[in-house]
Amino acid sequence: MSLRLAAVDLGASSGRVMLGRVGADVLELTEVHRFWNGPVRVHDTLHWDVLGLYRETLAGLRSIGAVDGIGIDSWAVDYGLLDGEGRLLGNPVHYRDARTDGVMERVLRTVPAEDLYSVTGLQQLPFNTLYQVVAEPLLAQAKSLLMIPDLLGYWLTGRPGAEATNASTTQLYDVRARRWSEDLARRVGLPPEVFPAIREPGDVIGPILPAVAEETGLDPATPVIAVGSHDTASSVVAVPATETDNFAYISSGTWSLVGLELPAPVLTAEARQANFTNEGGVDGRTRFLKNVMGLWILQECLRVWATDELTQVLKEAAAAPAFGALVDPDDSMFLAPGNMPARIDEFCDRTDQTKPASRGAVARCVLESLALAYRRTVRQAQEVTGRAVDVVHVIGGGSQNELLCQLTADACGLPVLAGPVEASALGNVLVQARALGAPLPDLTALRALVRATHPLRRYAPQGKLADWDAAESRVFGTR
Ligand code: ADP
Ligand code: LRH
Repeated sequence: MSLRLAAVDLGASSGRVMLGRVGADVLELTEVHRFWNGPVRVHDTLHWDVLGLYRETLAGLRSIGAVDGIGIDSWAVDYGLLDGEGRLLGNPVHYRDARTDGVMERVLRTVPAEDLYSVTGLQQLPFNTLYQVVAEPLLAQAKSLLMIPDLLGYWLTGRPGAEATNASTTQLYDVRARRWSEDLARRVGLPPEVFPAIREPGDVIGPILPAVAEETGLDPATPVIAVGSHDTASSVVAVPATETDNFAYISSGTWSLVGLELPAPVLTAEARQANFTNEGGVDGRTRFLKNVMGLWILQECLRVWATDELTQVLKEAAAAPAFGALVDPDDSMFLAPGNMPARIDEFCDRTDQTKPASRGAVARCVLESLALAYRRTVRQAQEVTGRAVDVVHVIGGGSQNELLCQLTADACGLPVLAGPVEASALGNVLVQARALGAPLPDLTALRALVRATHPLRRYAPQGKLADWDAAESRVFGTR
């Protein structure tokens, strides 16, 4: 017997509604509906088109047929504000918007970084929800704050709440006590009442509203189920790690989330100084990781080159000479949307490197720079936690990038196991299936099912590690 489940998976570059079939030895995904997602600039502000995302979600649910449950996951940190009647105030702002410029520095003058880290365990990123909310002009009118998947869940069911894995990305969540930090909220001038009650992955949120049932044709008893609603939490559930506990993962999409799964947060000074995050995982695990800027840079290059021919660009990158220009992808100059090839040139000017002279050379520069950043992060994670890494799992859309997977294996000097591509949607349906009674007791069982049903591609490290050592010291020695 298998369950039919709807995964609504909203990535920063595309949203999808997937039909999952899950049973004791069955795990299948079918894409029902895929739609563009990304920043929408209105005058000076970058927004998300949140009503468009809801409309596309409903469109997907309309064509999916009867399901036993619906789960929603999305990118982290962003939110909508509601008034006392539950109406959306304003339009949610994109985390790449400039409204948080300088806010982190301002907050850190009154709340020391050590205090923030000891409570929340979060890496300092300028767009953490905390800094966004401090810059939020509508806060005074708000009665509640809902993270994006919780907002969509509220629209589907009428039931507000805050799913724990995504709450853990706000920098307003106490990572050890596993609840909102009211003390921290007060210290930065936020009314703690705006935060709804926490719910855990696997909790049933409630049935869809009658109007939603009418609009989608679904049974009004269809439950919406909390999953790891942070997309990265769902994707880490689907890391097919069955060979060793000593694995690192790279959840590779718009961002590359690079790190380890740990039983508990690591809140040491070393972890803070290395700027690792301790995000909440499914089943109480800790996602000890760092945000590496990811394929966003390449996405923006394609936009500037006015092409969607990624495969052709990757061919050109494979043919371009190795170890040309290299950049630090985590430099803040690459965060906002814009002309990435021009910014790469600017980085090269600043660091006395020859600028990449062709599309292929630019793409190669991005991919080698990402591979170097992965290597730094995997090494640092091992140093800070004292754990060894024997294999790197690459999951998400970027796991299809053969050149990047090979470069990652080469730079890290470790085997890479690539796949599954739709890791977030798989994690989403697996957690729903378990909540509905599927005989999949723990993460080990969930991962074994992914491994048994999804082919992986193995990349053995090639070339000389010394070449990567030299590349690393060239870029980081010249800044
Ligand atoms: P997100 O969830 O952040 O929207 P995805 O996991 O969907 O991201 O991954 C998107 C990325 O996957 C794209 O930026 C692209 O670089 C990469 N990708 C998608 N399809 C392919 C492909 N066929 N070959 C190589 N890379 C791909
Ligand atoms: C990836 C992701 C990542 C967050 C970022 C905002 O989609 O959720 O884990 O840091 O978006």
